[in-house]
Amino acid sequence: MFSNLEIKEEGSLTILAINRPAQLNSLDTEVLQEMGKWLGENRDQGRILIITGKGEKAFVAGADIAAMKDMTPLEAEQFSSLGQRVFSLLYHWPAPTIAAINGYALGGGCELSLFCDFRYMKKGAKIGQPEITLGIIPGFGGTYFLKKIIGEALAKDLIFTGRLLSAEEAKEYGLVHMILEEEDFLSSVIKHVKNLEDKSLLALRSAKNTINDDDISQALIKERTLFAELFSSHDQKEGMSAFLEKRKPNFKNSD
Ligand code: DAK
Repeated sequence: MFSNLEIKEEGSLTILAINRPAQLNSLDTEVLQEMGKWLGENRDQGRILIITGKGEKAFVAGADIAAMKDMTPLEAEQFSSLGQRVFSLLYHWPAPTIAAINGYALGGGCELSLFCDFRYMKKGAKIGQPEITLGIIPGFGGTYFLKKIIGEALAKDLIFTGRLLSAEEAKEYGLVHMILEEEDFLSSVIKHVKNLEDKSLLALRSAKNTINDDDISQALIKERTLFAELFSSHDQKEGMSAFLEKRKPNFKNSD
């Protein structure tokens, strides 16, 4: 159904792999349209989502340079707007999202990972925003998110120089959460992500929704409202009862 995506289910996890290994999984209009369609149609299922790239070499090596090269300003604007819509769907995905960075995560690929809640990086992979070397700047939210995640000084360093970080440097900068060995990388990611499987999806969704809110006064109101709403849920009652009864909770994982 999708020529540029491979989608697999693994228990309660969904694994979405970008499947253009010959172009290092770079993002062109067609890939972005397919991602947008899939994310839009499946968001109500609210499954934990792992994003990765097919092949050994790349997570996503950026926006497709060949496709962008001759774009008119109008086409660039349409491309940017499509990319932002897709990345925004990912940011607001109602369950945790994990970037399994299995190789180069450059430019739009780095940005794709920044829109995920967790970044697990394969030893030997590289990450960065080399757009400056192409005479452009990050266009899918990299300036905003890098600054937010690693701070202004390091964000400027990476964006101004375009230099790529090793997994070890990225971890030291707080850009990725964990480095995993090359062998069985995706299986190791899945193993770690399974820690989330027994949590209340409803509570995870509320936590994410609140953390994602940037405006502190709005965020506090939202936090208070969502916190209160959870008290009419089965999961809150079950979670608290289970704690008091010293047993494992049995969450419903639906609204
Ligand atoms: N786009 C298109 N094709 C790419 C590509 C890319 N980003 N990256 C690699 N490829 C293609 C190569 O052209 C090559 O194709 P063939 O020659 O085989 O046909 C194939 O993938 C293998 O790549 P290499 O031969 O180069 O492989 P190497 O191992 O030698 O090098 C590399 C790997 C990842 C270091 C190198 O490929 C590389 O530097 N790639 C480009 C990385 C990059 O610059 N990425 C950032 C792209 S710019 C905006 C919206 C969006 C954006 C900006 C603004 N607005 C609307 C404001 C986003 C921009 C970007 O992401």
